[in-house]
Amino acid sequence: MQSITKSLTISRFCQRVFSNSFAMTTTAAAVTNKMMSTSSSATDAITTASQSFQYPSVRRDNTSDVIHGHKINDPYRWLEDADSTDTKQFVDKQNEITMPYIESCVHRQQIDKRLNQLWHYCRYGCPFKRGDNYYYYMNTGLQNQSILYVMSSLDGEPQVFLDPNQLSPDGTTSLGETSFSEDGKWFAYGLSDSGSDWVRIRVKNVSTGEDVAEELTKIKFTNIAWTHDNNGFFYGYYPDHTDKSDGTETTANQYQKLFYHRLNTKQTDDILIAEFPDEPNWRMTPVVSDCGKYLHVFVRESCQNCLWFYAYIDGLAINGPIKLTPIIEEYSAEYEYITNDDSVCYVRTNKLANNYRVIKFDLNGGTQMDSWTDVIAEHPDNVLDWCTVANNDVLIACYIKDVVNVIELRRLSDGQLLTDKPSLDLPMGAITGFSGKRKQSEIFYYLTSFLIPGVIYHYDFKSKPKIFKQIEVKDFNSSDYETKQVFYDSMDGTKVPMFIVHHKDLKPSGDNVCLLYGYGGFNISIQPSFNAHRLLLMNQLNGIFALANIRGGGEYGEKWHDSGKLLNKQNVFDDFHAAANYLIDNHYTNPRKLIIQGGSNGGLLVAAVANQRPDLYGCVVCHVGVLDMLRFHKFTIGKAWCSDYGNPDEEIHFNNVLKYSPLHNIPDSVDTYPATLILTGDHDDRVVPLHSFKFIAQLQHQLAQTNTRTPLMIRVDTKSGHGAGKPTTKMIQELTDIYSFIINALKLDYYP
Ligand code: X98
Repeated sequence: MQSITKSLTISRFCQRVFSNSFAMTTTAAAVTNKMMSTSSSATDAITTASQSFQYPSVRRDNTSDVIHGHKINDPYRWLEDADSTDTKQFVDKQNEITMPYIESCVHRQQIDKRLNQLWHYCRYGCPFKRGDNYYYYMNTGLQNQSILYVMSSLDGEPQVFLDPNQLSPDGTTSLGETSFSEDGKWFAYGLSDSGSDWVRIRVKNVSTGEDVAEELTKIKFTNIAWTHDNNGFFYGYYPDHTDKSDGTETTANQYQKLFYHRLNTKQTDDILIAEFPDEPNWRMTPVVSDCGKYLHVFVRESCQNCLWFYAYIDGLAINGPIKLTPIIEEYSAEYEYITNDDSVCYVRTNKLANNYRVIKFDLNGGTQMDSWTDVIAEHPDNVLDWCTVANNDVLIACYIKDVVNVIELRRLSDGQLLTDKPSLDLPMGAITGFSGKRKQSEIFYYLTSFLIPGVIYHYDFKSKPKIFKQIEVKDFNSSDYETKQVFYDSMDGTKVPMFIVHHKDLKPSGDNVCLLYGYGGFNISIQPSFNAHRLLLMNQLNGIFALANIRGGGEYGEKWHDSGKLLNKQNVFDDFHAAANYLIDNHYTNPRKLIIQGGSNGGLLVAAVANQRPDLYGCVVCHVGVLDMLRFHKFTIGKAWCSDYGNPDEEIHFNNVLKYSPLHNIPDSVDTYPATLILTGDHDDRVVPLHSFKFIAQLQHQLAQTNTRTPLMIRVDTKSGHGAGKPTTKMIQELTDIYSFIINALKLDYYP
């Protein structure tokens, strides 16, 4: 559903038994001993007749480090070199074990066919107006990438504006950041290949459809901000990056610089605007104000909190570095520019506001906190997720209330609710798309939920909001299913929300297969959304889907995040164990039928909880996980995650991550470890695949002898990255493989 978020103008990096009292935490010393005892240069071929699963023989080296006084063995350090012949052979050998196991599922073809049927429905994004045209993304269902269409009016004849499917035969080139010039005459668009975070920017002339000659490269972690003279744009760039930049390298991303590109010139002639040579990890987000007169530069070092600089650029000839004036000089909160009236800025912030608020201040009148005025005060319970302005002075405030969204219309100047406007009442769900600008007198917003594929609303600020488009999925009747939200007790008594979705005819018998999903980090809220593959889970496997909104996320503001990060990270795992306990105690499932799934930080989650409670889970599906918590900060953008994980170079954080690092906490000799499928992609340069390689090698080494009942496998995809921009064909192939693995491993029935 890449297309639906395209027109969301808000900048976010940015999108799921046993007793409650058990929490296994391994001491650092025990971990160190375990890693020492397994160190050997011998190979460990699994050949005994009693073994059901034969894993590749993988070399173990004597590599070790002494960190803060602990000897840490790292026998698979050699797998960190993605380009070595040995690593390539490792990947081939692992896939040669995994794929035949997956392909042996007798229902594989039926699953593939069913997923193709389920996916075959037309998906639209919110229309948005730029210049004189309307644009929208659309995917007929099975197209690898959504196509961008243009039309001259809302009921006009759409024409293809940009079809990413034409850019690569297998759909692995995807659209990333895009931006129209203020006059709508130019379209700058970022392309990413094979799922990598690296982007190359091209510019299209809207009226001719022709691209300009230049293509900008070495671009990552940036947006595109046009100056209002329509001559060019600001963007972030890594000119000092000397390694290859195709997404298979692991080198740290450092020394991003802010540049200005002038149309129809070479990238080598681009103008350096700002750099921080003493701060290798700072990354910049340029924002040109709604009036076009100011450049705002937000700077981040990690994934939490930012600095803020600005410059007055009206009439400025951009031909060299721009002097930036600081507004926020310490990393203590989040700040997001909403709009401005001359020098008065409206800002969404969580400074002294756990749930966020809107403030305003005058750039010329002192930007210190004592000169801020609250426009929307912090809500006691609901989180102000985003805010934007349309129809000149209408502040649109989107809240998260118990994980679903609520929208309010308020007056920009003082934040008062607009009583003369209708309320934008929504069915229970999440707003995942929005379009509208201050100068425009209409907005579109996209609502989705577990049982709502998508509804696009159109509001013109005159009458009432109307349904503009409803996304229909063939043979899907939402009234056949039910969703409930429960609030269960975690181990320390914290109430945690969880959604449970299943077919109405399902009677919880304690023996249903249940897929529990979670993320638990980085202030990211996992809200209800539609995904066609869950219909296969609910119908063909008679299964249940559960989403636990565990701590570490942003569902209840910064406090919720804080209580699941750094030294509190164990709360995230405890919340997840407690979700599993709830599902088991309430007869939805049992440990043998409980599948846990998570990706990225959620991959860390599911691997950590499997290590801590191998008896509680039947199957682990771990996508692109952060699994080596002692070395995550050394690769690509890993250093930025120290805001959630802490920096392992500091003793207190080293000792903390060592307690749960999946690679270092695999239990010894258990015979009940869950069936495990690790998934990664060769072009994942967000969470580099070496995490998954080292983890599966250690898992097989440690557990193959005792854990004979269940498969411990890895699927390494090619031309595949962290997830964004993944072509439909690959998504369906991956899901077919996951369901085939689950059916085989848990010996499930399939109901065609
Ligand atoms: C990141 O690592 C975010 C990385 N990231 C950025 C910025 N822009 C991005 C644009 C696209 C994709 C990723 C981006 O940091 C950025 C740009 C300018 C200024 C500041 C930031 N994230 C974490 C992640 O992916 C969590 C959420 C975002 N993780 C993977 C955490 C652990 C595993």
